[in-house]
Amino acid sequence: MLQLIRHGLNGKRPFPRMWREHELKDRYEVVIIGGGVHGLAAAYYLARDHGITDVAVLEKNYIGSGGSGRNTTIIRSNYLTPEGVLFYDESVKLYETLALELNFNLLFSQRGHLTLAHNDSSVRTMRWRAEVNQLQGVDSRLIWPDEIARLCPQLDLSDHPRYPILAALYHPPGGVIRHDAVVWGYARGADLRGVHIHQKTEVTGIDVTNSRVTGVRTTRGTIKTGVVLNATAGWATLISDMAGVRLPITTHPLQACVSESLKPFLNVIIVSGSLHVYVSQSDRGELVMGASVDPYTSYSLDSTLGFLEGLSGHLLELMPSLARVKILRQWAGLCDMTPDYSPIMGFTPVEGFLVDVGWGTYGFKAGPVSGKRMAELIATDRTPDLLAPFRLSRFEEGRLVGEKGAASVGH
Ligand code: PYC
Repeated sequence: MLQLIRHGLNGKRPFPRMWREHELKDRYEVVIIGGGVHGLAAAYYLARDHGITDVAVLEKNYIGSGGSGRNTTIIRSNYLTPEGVLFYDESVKLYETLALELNFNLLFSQRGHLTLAHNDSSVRTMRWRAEVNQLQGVDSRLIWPDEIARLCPQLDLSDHPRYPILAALYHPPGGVIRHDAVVWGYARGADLRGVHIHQKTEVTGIDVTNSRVTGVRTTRGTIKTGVVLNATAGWATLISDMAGVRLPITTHPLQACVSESLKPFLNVIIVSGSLHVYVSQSDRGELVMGASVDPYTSYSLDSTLGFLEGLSGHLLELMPSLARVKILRQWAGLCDMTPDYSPIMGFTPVEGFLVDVGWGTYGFKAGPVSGKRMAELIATDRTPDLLAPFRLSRFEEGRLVGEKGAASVGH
């Protein structure tokens, strides 16, 4: 600590920069728009797995300033559709070895994830999810109040609440991870392999000639390239519009907050879709909490008192003992919602313009798998099996992947 303060004051850097600054070249083989976990992971795997290092990641703000730094850090694969379960399961597996892979402590804690059911129809949905999960080899099962009480004695399991807890979907591999560290680890890994990360570089246009992408215009100059990946969240439609690709996405704010630090007492993640609340306890002791998406489309990152009031009411139904806990801070992020609540990954009608978008409230947990598989798609020009169900053309083919039933967040 003293060493840090001394070096902070004398301006000398005892540690190498984790990623460097570069002049913007006028040509790159691949340009990735969006310096969040998806864009950085795609750059990292392009370099590591396919030897493609002539890559620029463009970020209009600082890396991780969008959804990657604004989520509630939950990792899980207990989805509803077989396509979703298989996809997120690969992400959980990549997260399990990521700290080793990136040589960076990501504080991944697989402490177990409980989705509560408060009525017969949600018990049915949890049973359905458990069966789909088990068929895909994912550890997930329905449990009843006696086991819920052992895992989380703080919950009010009596029959007094307006929405009594009848059962839960229990997913032991579910966990939380230090989200900033994931971004920094991928950025360092990509930088070490030769990728250029350009912060404060905003995309202002995308050049398309004869339905083929030819370049990207930015606030720092124009880049010629034959491959552009839109890996943005919140701005996915605006960026795709620049290439003339329309996406079936609406953007909603999602708010979250943390409490003051408390002694460790909550060692599972609790989610109630019906009560619109999810909560975990961070390593610093703060309760990390969120509710439903704001019920209007907007690009606003404002925090509201209405959100805090609603969240607190619902949280206290679950854990009345938290009544005197103070809220420390709150923030908002943007969620790009698709009609079926599944993402859109892959090719578009514009040759060379690819998308990794439409993540709704699921984006952060998918960063490693989408980065790895989008890199494979770029390198081989073929859609990996895991990504095929999430192609853009599914909307005109009528082959939706309905994932709303697996949302932790109310919609
Ligand atoms: O899908 O686990 C989830 C989640 C939690 C908060 C936002 N999404």
